[in-house]
Amino acid sequence: MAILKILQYPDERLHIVATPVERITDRIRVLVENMAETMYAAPGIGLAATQVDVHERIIVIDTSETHDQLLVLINPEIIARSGVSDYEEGCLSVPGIYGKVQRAESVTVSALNVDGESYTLDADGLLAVCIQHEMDHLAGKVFIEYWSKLKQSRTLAKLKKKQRSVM
Ligand code: K1U
Ligand code: ZN
Repeated sequence: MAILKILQYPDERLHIVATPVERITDRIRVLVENMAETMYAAPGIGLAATQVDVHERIIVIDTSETHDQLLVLINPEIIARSGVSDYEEGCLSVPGIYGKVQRAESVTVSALNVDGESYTLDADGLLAVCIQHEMDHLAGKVFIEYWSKLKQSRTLAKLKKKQRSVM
């Protein structure tokens, strides 16, 4: 297994739209294992393939307190959404920045697991927020891009200052 490099905002590759996985091969299975290891090591509760510069529709998530409930979503699609939630989010590609985004409170998502079996999941709370956040990554969208242009430019300035101080 391996820890993968996570792209950091404003890397343009975070805006690439991911394409569907056509066949679940050994390459995909190894990628899923490495994404899970990268997410747990970060630590985070989710990771989209886009964030590790692979532009295919793959997400890993584990919102459990015990870190032993890995969810793998290949070619995920949201098939139903309801309610509104305003949750404080973070992102491994935008370290140190947290803020609210308005999203659906509950979602139903269909996806393939790593064995290529199709399943449907009803999610609410943090899991629903995380699924929507990761699916945005697959669509090339980063959570801060929901904010006003002013708040985005202040965030970018803060990130650049932080990046300069570690160089
Ligand atoms: O997509 C990502 O970068 C992962 C992101 C997922 C997420 C968090 C919160 C709301 C929506 C989506 C993270 O995992 S940020 C880190 C984080 O939330 C966390 C880290 C350690 C322990 C618990 C949470
Ligand atoms: Zn993120």
